[in-house]
Amino acid sequence: METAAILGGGTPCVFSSSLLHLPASSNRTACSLWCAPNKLILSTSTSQLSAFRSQSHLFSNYPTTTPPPPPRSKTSARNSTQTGIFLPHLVASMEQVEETYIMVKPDGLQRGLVGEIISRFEKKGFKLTGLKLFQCPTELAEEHYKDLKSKPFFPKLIEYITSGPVVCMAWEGVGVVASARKLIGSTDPLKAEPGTIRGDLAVQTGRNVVHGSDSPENGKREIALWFKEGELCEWTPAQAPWLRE
Ligand code: IDP
Ligand code: MG
Repeated sequence: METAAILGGGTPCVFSSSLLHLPASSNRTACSLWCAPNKLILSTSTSQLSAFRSQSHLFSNYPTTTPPPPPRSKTSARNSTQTGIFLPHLVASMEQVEETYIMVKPDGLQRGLVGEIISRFEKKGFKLTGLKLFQCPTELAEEHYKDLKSKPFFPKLIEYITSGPVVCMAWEGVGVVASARKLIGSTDPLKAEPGTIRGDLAVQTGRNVVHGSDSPENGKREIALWFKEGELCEWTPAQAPWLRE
């Protein structure tokens, strides 16, 4: 039995897939659960869940006259303070779904490693939600690496990142931030394990071919920094049911 607990506006909402009596044939990605203070709203696509007579029998206190909140754009969902959660599998523990900013640095692009690097994240099973080739201006590079401003290598780092186009990517998935860091390997490619991107494809810290966010918070911050409104794409990979039970 799959079970999830969601805290919304201080009101814990606990539910179980077995309570929902989802038919095996139902497309569970068609369901949205929204928790707001004192409210639990289940929004379903009736075409996918036509076996149900109505939404109200699922939860006796479902406010049938209150429409579910309108779909929100990815950006507004990120910025909103309202607690609203979309659950692709209804019961997946969504707290773990993260976003990370991955960037093929100019040396990676010049050396023809873009496909190889993208492929590592694709093969792992993460979801690409943003991708672009981009010439980074100095101010953006400085903002991105602002925590390293006091380091002696900072000027050379900015020169390196702005020396040619980079490939900007947003990836999404459960535990994607830490997992991407593992796939990328240590900052110093000579210390990076074989099998990692840096371990396999680079030799020097100052030419380590790829960037990956170091925390979920920085993942969100960096994606917001490098991508504009409308450049990210919400989609459901066909392979989703083959990646997570
Ligand atoms: P990370 O990329 O593994 O997160 P950070 O310490 O955040 O490593 O450093 C950011 C980037 O700054 C590195 O990927 C590398 O390109 C560059 N860098 C870090 N340390 C050095 C150094 O000692 N010499 C030159 N470049 C460095
Ligand atoms: Mg870093």
